[in-house]
Amino acid sequence: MPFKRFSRRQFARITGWSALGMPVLSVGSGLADQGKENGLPDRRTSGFPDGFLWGTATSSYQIEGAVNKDGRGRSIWDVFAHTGGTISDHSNADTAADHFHLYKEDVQLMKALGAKAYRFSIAWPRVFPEGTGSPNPKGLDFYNRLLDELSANGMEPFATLYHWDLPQALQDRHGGWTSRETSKAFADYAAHVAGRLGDRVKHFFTINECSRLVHLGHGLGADAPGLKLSPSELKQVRHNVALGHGLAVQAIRAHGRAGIRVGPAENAVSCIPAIETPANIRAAEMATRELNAGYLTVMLEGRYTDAYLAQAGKDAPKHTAEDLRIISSPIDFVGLNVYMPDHYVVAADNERGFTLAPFPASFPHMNAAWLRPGPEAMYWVPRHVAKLWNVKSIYITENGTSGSDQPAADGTIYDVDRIMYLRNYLTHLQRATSEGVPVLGYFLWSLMDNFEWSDGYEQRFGLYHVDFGTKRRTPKLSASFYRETIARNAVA
Ligand code: PNW
Repeated sequence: MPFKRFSRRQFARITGWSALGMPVLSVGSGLADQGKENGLPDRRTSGFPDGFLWGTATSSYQIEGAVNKDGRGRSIWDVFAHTGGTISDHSNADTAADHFHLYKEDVQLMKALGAKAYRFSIAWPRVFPEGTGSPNPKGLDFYNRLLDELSANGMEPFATLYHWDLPQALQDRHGGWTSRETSKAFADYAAHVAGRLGDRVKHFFTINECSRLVHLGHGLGADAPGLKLSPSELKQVRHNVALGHGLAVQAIRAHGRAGIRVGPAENAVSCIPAIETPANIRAAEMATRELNAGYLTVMLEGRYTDAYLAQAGKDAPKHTAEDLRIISSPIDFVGLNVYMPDHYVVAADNERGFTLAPFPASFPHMNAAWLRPGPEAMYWVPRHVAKLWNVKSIYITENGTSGSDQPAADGTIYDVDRIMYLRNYLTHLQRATSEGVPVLGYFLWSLMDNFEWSDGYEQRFGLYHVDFGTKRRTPKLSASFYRETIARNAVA
């Protein structure tokens, strides 16, 4: 077994806690008392609401490996990653972090953080290798084992049904999301999973990041299935994906138990008031509604905005009134993946009522060139969503950053860049909850390093470092930061 369970001693060493095995809570409150004595703010009065849910997130293709186990079919990501020139380090996720075999140890990693919830995704091609038809009898075995292990360790499961690993068979037969046959197949798969796992999974996310799978997968061709469609085809894909979400919401309600809760996990286009004036805040709200027209806006309003349809013109997606009713089926919560500001917004006297400020070349970025830190996104995105659509329950379904994560001479990965990023985002999340924005929980991306899509293994997002040769997991300093934050229920 390559995995070595890290000990409390290792945690104590990297946090500098002297007493081995010191209970976490007493460490947390001890520091808070110390803070008071030192004249620092008492974080106990600036913490998160009681019962705030702390968790970590992963997705199936990025960590599981075992792509040929128990009758799993191929996904579009297997095919894409095995196509030359698609992945920057020429890797694939055939074994990834081998979570399929190491899940028990991985549940212990979550537990060591003090996390109480885990967001994972189910691989559709494990369940329906051909996308539709007869389910694979062994298709849910792995998830049954995982759910038992989570339950035995007091971890609440949050399951994502689609985190981009579409069965290749659906791509071959129907052109994947270019056809509404795929939207319907998704609902059948969702019904099957909700029926089988709904006794233990109370929270389902339908689709992870509709916008990224539409744009990167079907517009830019940078993600599977690697298509570069025309504007009209792309808008149809966007509509079919939204339709798939709505059909799945209905299927989960029809086949899951009473009380099952369901919503999307979307990376809303984030619009930040450049300066916090009432006019800019209003402009940022209008921008949020327009720039998410094909995603959250249609899901929550049941219509495409006038500006979206006008701008699309003849390229507008073909749809019926019934489609819009399905897409806007009532949901129980909105999941939001928040990584960065997409736009800083200034109020303007123009038709739209806002200007999107261009990003100056000097704007900083994290290790990944695309990841511009703007921690205030963690305040504004949930606030806009709650305000615009009167949403009462929000989960932050992803937030985190990659880093270079090189071990220091003493072997520790002092990822203080990740800690800086997280501390600032969580401070803005605390601002949101303290003002009554209804965020119920936070899932940090990611529990461990994984296959970062077209960046292969070159971008590491984990709290735990993974040696992809030996599959050994090692906590980074940020794991201690997160553990301390969870223990205090306040930003550490
Ligand atoms: C998410 N952006 O992707 C995905 O849900 C994860 O699977 C992925 O590993 C993680 O974030 C890190 O990339 C995103 O440009 C990619 O704003 C890009 C953006 C947001 C999310």
